[in-house]
Amino acid sequence: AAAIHLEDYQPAPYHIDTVDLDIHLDPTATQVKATLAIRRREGVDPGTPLWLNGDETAFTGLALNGEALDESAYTANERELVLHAPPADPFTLEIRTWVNPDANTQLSGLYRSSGNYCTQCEAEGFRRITYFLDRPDVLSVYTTRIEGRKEETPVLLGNGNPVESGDIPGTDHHYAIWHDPHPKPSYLFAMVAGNLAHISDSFVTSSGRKVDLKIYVEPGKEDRCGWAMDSLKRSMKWDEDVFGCEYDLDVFNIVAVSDFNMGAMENKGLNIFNDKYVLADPETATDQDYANIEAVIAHEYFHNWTGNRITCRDWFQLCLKEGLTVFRDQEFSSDMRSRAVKRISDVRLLRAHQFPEDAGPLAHPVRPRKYTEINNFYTATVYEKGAEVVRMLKTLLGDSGFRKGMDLYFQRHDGEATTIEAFLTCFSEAASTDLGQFARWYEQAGTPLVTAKGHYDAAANEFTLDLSQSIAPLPGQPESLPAVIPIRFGLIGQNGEDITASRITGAEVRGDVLLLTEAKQKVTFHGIGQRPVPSLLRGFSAPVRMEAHQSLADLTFLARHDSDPFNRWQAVQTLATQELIRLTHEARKEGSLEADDRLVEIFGAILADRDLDPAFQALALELPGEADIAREIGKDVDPDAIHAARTAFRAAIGAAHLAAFHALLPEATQDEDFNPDAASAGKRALAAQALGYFTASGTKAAPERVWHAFQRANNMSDRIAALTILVHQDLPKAGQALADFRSRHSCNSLAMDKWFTVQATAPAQDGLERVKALTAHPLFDMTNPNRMRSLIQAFATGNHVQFARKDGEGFAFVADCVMAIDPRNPQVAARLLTCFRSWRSLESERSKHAEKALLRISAMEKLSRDCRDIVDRCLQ
Ligand code: BAL
Ligand code: ZN
Repeated sequence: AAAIHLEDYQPAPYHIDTVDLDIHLDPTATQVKATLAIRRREGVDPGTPLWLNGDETAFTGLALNGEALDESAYTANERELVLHAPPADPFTLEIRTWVNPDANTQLSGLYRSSGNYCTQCEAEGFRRITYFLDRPDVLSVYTTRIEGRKEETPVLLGNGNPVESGDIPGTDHHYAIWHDPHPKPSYLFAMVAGNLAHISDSFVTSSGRKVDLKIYVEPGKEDRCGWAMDSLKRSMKWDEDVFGCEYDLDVFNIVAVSDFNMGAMENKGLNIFNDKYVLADPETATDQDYANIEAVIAHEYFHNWTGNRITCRDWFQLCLKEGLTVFRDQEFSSDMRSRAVKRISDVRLLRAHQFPEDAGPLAHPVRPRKYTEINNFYTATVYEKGAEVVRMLKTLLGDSGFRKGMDLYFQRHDGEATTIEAFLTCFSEAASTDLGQFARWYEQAGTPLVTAKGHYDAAANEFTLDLSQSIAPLPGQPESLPAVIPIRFGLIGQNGEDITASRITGAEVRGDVLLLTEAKQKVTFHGIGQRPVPSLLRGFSAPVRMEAHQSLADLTFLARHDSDPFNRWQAVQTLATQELIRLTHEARKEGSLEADDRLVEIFGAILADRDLDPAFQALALELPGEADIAREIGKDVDPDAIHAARTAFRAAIGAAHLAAFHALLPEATQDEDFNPDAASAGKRALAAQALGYFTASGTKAAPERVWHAFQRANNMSDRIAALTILVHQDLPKAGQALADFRSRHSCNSLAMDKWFTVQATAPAQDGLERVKALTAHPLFDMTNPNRMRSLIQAFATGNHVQFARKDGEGFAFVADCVMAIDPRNPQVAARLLTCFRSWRSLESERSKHAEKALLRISAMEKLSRDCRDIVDRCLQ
């Protein structure tokens, strides 16, 4: 397929002012009548053909201004409807199409999940319902009439406000009409119909309007919606308080479905969710699930302003809504929970998902310049790096400058489909600053490497920092230009307190942020009376890799004394990473895997520090993951050596601090009533770490204690933590625990997803064979995206040693899965396929096997455009 280029953007030649949809539901033969009020755009030649998108769309009829059209006047096929010579004046087009929801396995357009009708239109699903100018810059007012059998579809939902509903006399049908007064692009259209239960609540907006809130789920699941509703109300209030954004319809509906390609979708007034991000109770949801639900509910709600009222001009601008909205949901979660813990968790995710993307064949700028399949650009770069760029904007402009820019953006662009340039202009105007160089963050791919070398001159009372920035060459980007990198910094004196310089030269400094704007810069801090320990990139003030060349003594000092909690955590991570890389090299040459006592002791200090938040302690105790270590090593990666090194280091930490871990075992928290709040979750996370290290130590008492913890668990976090240790360490009761878990949760899909994931990620010698056997399990279902991801994707992304097995069987298995899924659901297959993206960094035997697997996929007949795009880029 031909690539689409940003530079080729042209506005659509026609406006579609209103869309009236009349949808008659049927499982295999739904009829859709779309009446479009169409107007030629000013300056467009009369008679310019009107070209509407379709995708497997079944045409059944067309009328213009109420009159049937001669067949010579148009072309209609699966991919397009072209009106060859439209009238010069505004006209209406009545298009009839036919949809088979039951046959829609792609889960894009109108489909059924557990018998309920639902839609997913972003990015290009609306064209699978009716022909349309299916692009985000065509904004229309929608009215939707839905008709269905009362028994099959007692609930009928659309975008906007409910207008009318009733029975159809003499039939077993009923209907509902919904009207959305806010012009929107087609990707925000949604409808849902089915047999759904709901919970209700309400919210009074800042200007006193009452909004009815409802969350719809499959019957029997409604008692698991309380946390989502609570999260929604807190999101609505927070957006008013922090961004001045008030909700704008009479109702806000959320529907949770069990078959969904993505996490959730922000359709105007009718959010549709993967039920993973709605349903929670202590018995079946972990603390991470609670936090994710809070974040995703907030994210979709926040899109109402950043995405819906102001949308994207074209799909290249996806980060305009996604990066900004991720930033907003991160800020919300930070305000609801511990800001430091949230920041550390977000940076861990960024490094785990975005950094490898940005360093390999799938690297692209936050705002890409070309794509062949837009569904492949819902990436960690667009979302998470996009959020980091907005965060840097706030760091550079300060709270008030940032808020002024946001206010101007909302005021100037409300009701528009716009661009990154327009967004940045609001900030440069509001804060009277030039953001020309800053815009490179949107234009260049790759993670900048920042190096820093410090030097103290006692005679001159000066501390200098030699800074540099660079981006390694990437496919299509051999060179890059320096970006504006805000480096939040502190200089710490011997007593652990920050020292203030009398003057700083060599860089622009805004408060505690210095701006690295050149490829190389020497920054001098004057009036420094003692050798300081620099703390750089506090709070992870820019999405870069930092090499600060600090000594073990200085990093240990930072780990204990930095006033910035992020950098305290970072110092521990840096030390642990260095040690893990050293041990990995040792493992490869079958050398000693004895860990350095000085590093083992750092973890003792974290455990002993009673002033630390338990959630922070839990994060600081978590060693960099195997994929993190692989990324830092960068080339000739041997996953077995990394695994051996990490296992040995954990064993050493566990053994050295056995008593401290023993004192923290989960028994201490298990008798408390469950509370999903951040403080309680932090205690559970620390207890889980303690249980893990206690077991890693090899102490004889461990297997019994873990089994005990599993049996006594009164919530899913504790239960899954114990189960993971039992299974991953292959402890004697692992089989029994898996059987117990299964009989307890077999009716709950989300809990059973966890059961599959625990086994998929077990680094056992026969891990792959176990995963293959699980694909034949009666509860496994390759066609349900959550279930597939819980086993296959979890294996490919969370079981480094088995996926990248030296015999190549792990790669071959995942390639087979990609090829099996692709014909049914290309989006989900392509996402799974991205797990190959770092294949070139593996040692040669493994990388040859990976290449073979990719070539096999590439040779597949009728490979989808989605998978073709990923496989071609991986192999380029
Ligand atoms: N717009 C797709 C789902 C999300 O990012 O909210
Ligand atoms: Zn989003």
